[in-house]
Amino acid sequence: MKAKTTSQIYKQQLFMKTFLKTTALLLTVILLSSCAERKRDLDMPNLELTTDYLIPHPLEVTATNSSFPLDQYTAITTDEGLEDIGLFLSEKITAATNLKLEVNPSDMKLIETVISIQLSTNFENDNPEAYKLSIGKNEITLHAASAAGAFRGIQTIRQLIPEQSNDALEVYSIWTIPTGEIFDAPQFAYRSAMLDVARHFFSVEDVKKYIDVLSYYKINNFHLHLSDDQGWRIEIKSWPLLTEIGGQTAVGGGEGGFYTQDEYTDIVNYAARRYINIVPEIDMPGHTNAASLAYPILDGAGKELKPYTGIDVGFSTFDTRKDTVYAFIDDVVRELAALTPGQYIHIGGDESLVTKKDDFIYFIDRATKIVEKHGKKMIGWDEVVHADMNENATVQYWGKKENAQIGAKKGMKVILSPGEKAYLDMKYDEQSEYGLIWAGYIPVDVAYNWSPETYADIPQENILGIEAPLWSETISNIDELSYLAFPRVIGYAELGWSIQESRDWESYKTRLANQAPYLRSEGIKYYPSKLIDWRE
Ligand code: TNX
Repeated sequence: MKAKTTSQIYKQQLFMKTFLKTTALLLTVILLSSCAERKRDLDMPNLELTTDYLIPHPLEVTATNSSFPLDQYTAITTDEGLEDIGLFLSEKITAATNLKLEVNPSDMKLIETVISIQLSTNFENDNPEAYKLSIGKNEITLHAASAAGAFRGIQTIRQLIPEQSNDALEVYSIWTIPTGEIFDAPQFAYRSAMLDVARHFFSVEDVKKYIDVLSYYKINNFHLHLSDDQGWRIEIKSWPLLTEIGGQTAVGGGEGGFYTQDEYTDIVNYAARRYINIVPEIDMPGHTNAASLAYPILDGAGKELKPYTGIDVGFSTFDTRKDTVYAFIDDVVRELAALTPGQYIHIGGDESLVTKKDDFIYFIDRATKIVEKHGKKMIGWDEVVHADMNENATVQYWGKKENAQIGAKKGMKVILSPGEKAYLDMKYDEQSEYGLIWAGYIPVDVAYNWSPETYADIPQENILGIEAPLWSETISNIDELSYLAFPRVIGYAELGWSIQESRDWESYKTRLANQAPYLRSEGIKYYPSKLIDWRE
């Protein structure tokens, strides 16, 4: 055998060295991770499942005092048809923790804990949005009555994920979730927020941002106030001047804007992924200056038509006795109905102060029939109850309790938006930067401390739900919107979802304070009300 050259010996030594180093490293990794695993089993904390972080307050909560580790070894599995809800949850968990959880992975070898999202029909409660969350040490099971219920349930999961991972436990991060059971269902079917995009226009991006945060609090409808004296905001292909002329103005002389039908569809789809239904409103026969400016033939007020950039109400009206007006409404509702998968179209009907009473009633009757002809249900502001209404129509109570009561007597469903309690555009207090005061100041406690169940003295079965309108005379961008909407809209979400027995200001105060990290992480500049001891 030939003697080895120096260079050969050197190479051999180098190889051995590298080999040993790699093996040592590998061994350390194996050792550490097996230690880690053992450690994880032994050291998982006993956590108490409380409602401290949950809004809306769930129906039933039972703690079992251990914890579920959410970490890189967790996967999400779903029943067929719920994959997108799994993906949505995974995306939101990534945003909150940086973990990238696989959804329905083909290989479960490395998976140790599972979030399993399933459809289930055997609930004691037949509410379509009901869900049951069973959190064990290795598995979170979400049983839901429908996809919408599953979507509501994953919001509860998101709210239970702690802000901080428990790094002390592990060589990798674990977010510990307390074990237990939650059974939950909403008290009202309709839980909504409205945005006025007519007084000031809001971009598709701003609207999506608002919708996304609302979905975290289990809101399920979003009402877009698409037309008013100051602007027309939705493209109607058969009447193009509505947006070409009517879309170009806004309060204070701002530049205005409008949604193309594609953009509107984009909003509808974005909301649909969050199981939020869009309710479009064309406000008529008053609040119609922008439409009449575009097509003067519609006008019934008889004054010179000018772009309107002020904030007064009640000066405009359609000509309610002209057939062209109804041909126009037929076209608008037909196009809007085709873009709107939900069952409702809102026809406004408020503050038609220059429309004669008979003309108003005649108009609402005909407009309602047009909505029904296009396969939709009519919603109108509370003045519409004076027309020929029946149980297919819904009244939105904003001003007069008697109107809500008349509507209920006619069999109508009622949406509660009483101005002095539920108006997001009212100032919080004297210091408020934005907002109006015609319905009084609405601080965070006043916004929360009332009962939609009894407020209008109408039978429970007539109450469809609650909506918080945000009129935009004094706001024009997402930060100003956030200032007025947050935190109050979170309270309205709870009033719509949670039963009276589980609502309590002291408990709500703590739970609201605990929303601060989430709101900050979403870039929401909420009004930091002094009534709340906001969490750092
Ligand atoms: C009343 S509420 C209105 C709106 C205003 C709002 C301002 C309702 C149906 N009509 O036109 O924007 O007050 O708070």
